[in-house]
Amino acid sequence: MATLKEKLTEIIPGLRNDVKSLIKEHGNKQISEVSVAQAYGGMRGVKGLVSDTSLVDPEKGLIIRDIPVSELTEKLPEEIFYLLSTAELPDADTLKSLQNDLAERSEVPSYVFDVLRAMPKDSHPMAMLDTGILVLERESVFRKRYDEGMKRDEYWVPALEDSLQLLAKLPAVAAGVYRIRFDKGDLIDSDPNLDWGGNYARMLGIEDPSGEFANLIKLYLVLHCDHESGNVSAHTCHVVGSALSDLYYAVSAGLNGLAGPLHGLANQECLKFVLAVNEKYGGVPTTEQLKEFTWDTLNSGKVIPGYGHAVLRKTDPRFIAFNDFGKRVCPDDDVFKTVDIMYEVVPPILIEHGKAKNPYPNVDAGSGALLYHFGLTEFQYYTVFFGVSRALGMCAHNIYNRSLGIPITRPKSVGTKWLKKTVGAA
Ligand code: CMX
Repeated sequence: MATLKEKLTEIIPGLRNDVKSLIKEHGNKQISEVSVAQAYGGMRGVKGLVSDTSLVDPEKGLIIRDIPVSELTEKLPEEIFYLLSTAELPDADTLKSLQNDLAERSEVPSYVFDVLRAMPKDSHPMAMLDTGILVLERESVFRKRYDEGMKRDEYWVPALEDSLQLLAKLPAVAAGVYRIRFDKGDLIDSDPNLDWGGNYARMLGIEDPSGEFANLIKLYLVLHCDHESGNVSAHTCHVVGSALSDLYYAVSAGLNGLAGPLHGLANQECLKFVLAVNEKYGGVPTTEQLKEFTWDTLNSGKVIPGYGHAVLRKTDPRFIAFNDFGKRVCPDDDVFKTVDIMYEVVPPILIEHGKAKNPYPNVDAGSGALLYHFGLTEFQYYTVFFGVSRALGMCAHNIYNRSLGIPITRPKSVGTKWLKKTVGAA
């Protein structure tokens, strides 16, 4: 058995040597070019970032440390955090020690909930989550050690400490957001005998006699954990962390990006879409009705939430994992059935519409229907689950970046006049 810290202590010197000699021997070689369209177009396809925790294959989807996410759906989120951070899955003893460590660090200072309670009643749950994380910043060990004068090759140690502290507390903060924002009564204590995701499910207070709600939350936390480093939330977290702003600042900033409707908020938008369909047609729509609704949405200039992706070009395996879960647990649920029919109806329409490069569903298309089935109907909250999960990847990236001494991010900007001159435009 090796604790996460022991394992990282063992592998970081090799990683540093590897990257150092790669840069020394091949540092001047080109790996990408940038076109004018890419400079204006969100840098899509430009290879200018490194992600060793996970990669997204356009055809196969998320690959975590060389393992396709479809092969990891039975794992616990904390096992995935160990995998993201070290490239290995923990053995049973290592997992237990990580779980104990998280449980010991899980108590949330009461000032966090005082701040959340003081927020306006109509605050968005993501604004509350990100505020809760930011308020916790006073606990940062990284910042304290930096103030005292820490050597650069030690940065990863307090980055790991901050990661464990934040991840340990995040389920209780997120569950607190749910209970405070939606008037669910007192906060619910964590149970030290439960795993990380099981505890989060418990603290939400949703009735769960079958245990399937907890299974859904664990699956949710595994599937959303990371998606290489160029997506808005991971990239924002990376950029903020590169200024040596500590992990709390970086994760809170990254999750502010997740709160956008083109990114993590799409899961909320998706359920809104499905419920609007059900309301308009008095339940599960026919194929013809859904076609009509989809075209009306597109013709009014809106996107179909949960469909399309900047990198993926096939159905997201994370959508398939949720769909399989729904087929097993709630095949007759109207909301789930509507999501399932959308999977048949929407892609051919998006192909005919001719704009989206990927007409297939992404992770956000089906997750909300399952939460809704279990009675978690406040869909404004759904992106918070995404955020808690994505923090796993953000923490792993942060530890990695601080262990390699990755410098501050600062790409060069050019002006339209310069571009015109450079490409010979009139
Ligand atoms: N519905 C309608 N139009 C769509 C579309 C969709 N689902 N997906 C893409 N398009 C349109 C784009 O708006 C764009 O239109 P314009 O040329 O008029 O600007 C065109 O198709 C080309 O876009 P693209 O290159 O295929 O997609 P992008 O890489 O620019 O954007 C994404 C990717 C996800 C923002 C986009 O597909 C989208 O808006 N999808 C709906 C929102 C969504 O589900 N987001 C969640 C993604 C996963 C996540 O991050 O959580």
